[in-house]
Amino acid sequence: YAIAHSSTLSQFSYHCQAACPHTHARAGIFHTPHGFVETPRFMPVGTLANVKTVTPAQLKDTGAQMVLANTYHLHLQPGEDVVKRAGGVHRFMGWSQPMLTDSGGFQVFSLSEMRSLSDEGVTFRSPRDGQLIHLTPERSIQIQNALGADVIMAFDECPPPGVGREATEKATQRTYDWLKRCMAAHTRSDQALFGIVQGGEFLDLRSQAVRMLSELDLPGYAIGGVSVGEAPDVIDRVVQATAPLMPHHKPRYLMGVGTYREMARAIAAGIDLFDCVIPTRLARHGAALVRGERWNLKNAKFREDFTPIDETCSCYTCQTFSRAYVSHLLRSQELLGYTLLSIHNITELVAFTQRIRTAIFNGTFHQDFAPWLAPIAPSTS
Ligand code: PRF
Ligand code: ZN
Repeated sequence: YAIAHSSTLSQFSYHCQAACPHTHARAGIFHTPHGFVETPRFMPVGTLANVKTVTPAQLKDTGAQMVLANTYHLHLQPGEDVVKRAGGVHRFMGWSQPMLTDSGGFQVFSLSEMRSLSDEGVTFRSPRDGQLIHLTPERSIQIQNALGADVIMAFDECPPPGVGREATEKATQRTYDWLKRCMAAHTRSDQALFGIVQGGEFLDLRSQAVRMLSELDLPGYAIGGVSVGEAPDVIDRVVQATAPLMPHHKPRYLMGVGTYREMARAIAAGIDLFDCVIPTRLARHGAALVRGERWNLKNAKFREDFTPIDETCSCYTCQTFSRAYVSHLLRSQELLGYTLLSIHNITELVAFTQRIRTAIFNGTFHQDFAPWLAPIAPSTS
């Protein structure tokens, strides 16, 4: 063996395989201890160590390569010690491919009654039993080290939109200070800690955050604080200005984004990974994702429609069942309806990112996805 450079010894690496000559889009491969992820790629969300209504075997067949779980939820139940004793989150849930855990900060802000927020961390009341829980950067990393996902996320502060520059600047600085504490607390070399760029709608705060985080030479970087209720053109402006500045030889992840339009545009800005609850949440509402559209399958017009949801889709649902059958299950609130539609919706969003990946290799992304990339009207608000 040649003497290897330390980054070569790492179990994580990102290689760019093809780049779009007209945009910042790139196709690449991200290696983890549980296998590789071909990017750009959509990751389904498995909040409580399961993607709702879908088994790991079904999930594998959707083309999903990496799945996300949540520190916040798994800490509340069943607790990270149980997951650790089960052999880690992969073994616990029966998924042997790459996994990522989010750090819990964002979920505390959005899901629980917050008690206090300080430089130390956050204190909140457990929605489960009312108990006070203290989460700090150190604690989040400890929990994520116990859960054992391949990628773990820094504990960040995601300010709501419209809080103004001063509050956003403070949250961005705090997120940076917390990242350094996360790095100091992180103990496992078989887990990659990703940093999160905050900065709200302020492009100079975003670029400053990228500069500061890049110096820390982490194995990957995410954009947070986007798609938290702001107008579409604000999302666009932030992602277009921030993603191209992020390190080129590391994976780039846009957190909590998973609509067709936002993904296509973010990929054009150089984003590689996405996650969103959209495919499974829509399925529970009876909505099918079909080639860029949303259809309500409970609509009466599908009652005797014996064609597949999407005749061009290769998923188990479309290969086996008709719109009429899935519509019947959904209208009867049969659990199988949610499973079949979730399988289709996840397959469709993964396939959308896979079609983009193929177009990047072919050099046709800019043309093939032009309708998704067209300029959007700025909001007046
Ligand atoms: N931070 C973390 N997780 C997140 C977000 C964030 O800003 C978002 C925002 N879209 C989704 N999930 N840690
Ligand atoms: Zn399908």
